[in-house]
Order: sequence, then structure tokens, then C-alpha cells
Amino acid sequence: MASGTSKTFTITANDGYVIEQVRVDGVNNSGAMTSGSYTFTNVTGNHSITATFKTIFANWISHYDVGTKTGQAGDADGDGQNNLMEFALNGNPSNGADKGKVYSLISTSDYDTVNKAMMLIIPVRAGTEFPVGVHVQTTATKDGVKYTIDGSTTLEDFNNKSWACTAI
Ligand SMILES: [Ca+2]
Ligand SMILES: [Ca+2]
Repeated sequence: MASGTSKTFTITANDGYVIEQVRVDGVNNSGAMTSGSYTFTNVTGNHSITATFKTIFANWISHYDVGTKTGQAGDADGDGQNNLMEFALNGNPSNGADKGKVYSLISTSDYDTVNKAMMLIIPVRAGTEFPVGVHVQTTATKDGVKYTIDGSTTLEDFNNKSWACTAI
């Protein structure tokens, strides 16, 4: 590039990741980290820009007081729900009273208006989509979490794939 001109760099994290840190000429630059962009202006010499990334899970767990139990298998609050399940179900990994927003009900449905069924309602990570083809697909992956919808008429074999569900 010509001396005295400007050059803008855009930093974009891959799906499932966020920007952890951007260093400009070896110095942490929180503005570039937040905006995902940095412009060198009036360039007359060499500069450097580097970025590091972390998973969305790692970023999420860093906002909770879980001590050293930051791994996906950790259960800092001792509620029996590991950190990954709390992440997947919108729980709080540092609060044993919050295991995620999971609700169940027994009712008839649009699918079967006579026989009651047990329905489990769970949250999914924002942006999770169950692609629609011939049927709605029963698996979706977002932020490193794979959600699978299974159904059962016996509560023994969960091989009755439900396809009448849509993400909300
Ligand atoms: Ca837990
Ligand atoms: Ca919890």
C-alpha cells in the first residue's frame, strides 16, 4: 500500500465463536474487539494486528462464578445439570435452583386431538433452526450444541421421530 494511506481490517468469528481479543501492534484493543474492525490511518511503517477467538460456550461460562469448573462437564452449583446442559437450556451454572427452562405438560395436541401425549418444551440457543424439507428435520446444531427431537409412544423406545415441531 502507498505510504500515508489507510487500511481497514475486519475481524469475523466463525460460527460458534466470538472474538476474544484483538491486539494492534502488540497492544490489546478493546474497541477493535467490540466492533470487529480496525483501521490503520496515515500508514508510514509496519504494523501488526492479531485476533484470538473463543467458543460461545467459553464466553458464556466466563460470565458466571463457577470457580475452576468452567468445562462443559463441570457442575459448579451441584444441581446435577452439567454446564453444557445449562448452556443449551438457558440455565444458570452458578445457581443450583436454575437448571434451565424446561417445561412439560400432558395434553391432546393438533397431531392427536383424542389421545393425550406428554410434551416437553425446551429453549434452544438463539438462531437455532430446524431446516424444513419434506418434513421438519429433527436435529439442529447451534453454538456447539446439537438438539435432537425424539418421540415415543411407549416411553421405552424413542424412535418415533416427531416432525410436527417448529422452533420458536
Ligand atoms: Ca449445574
Ligand atoms: Ca444451575
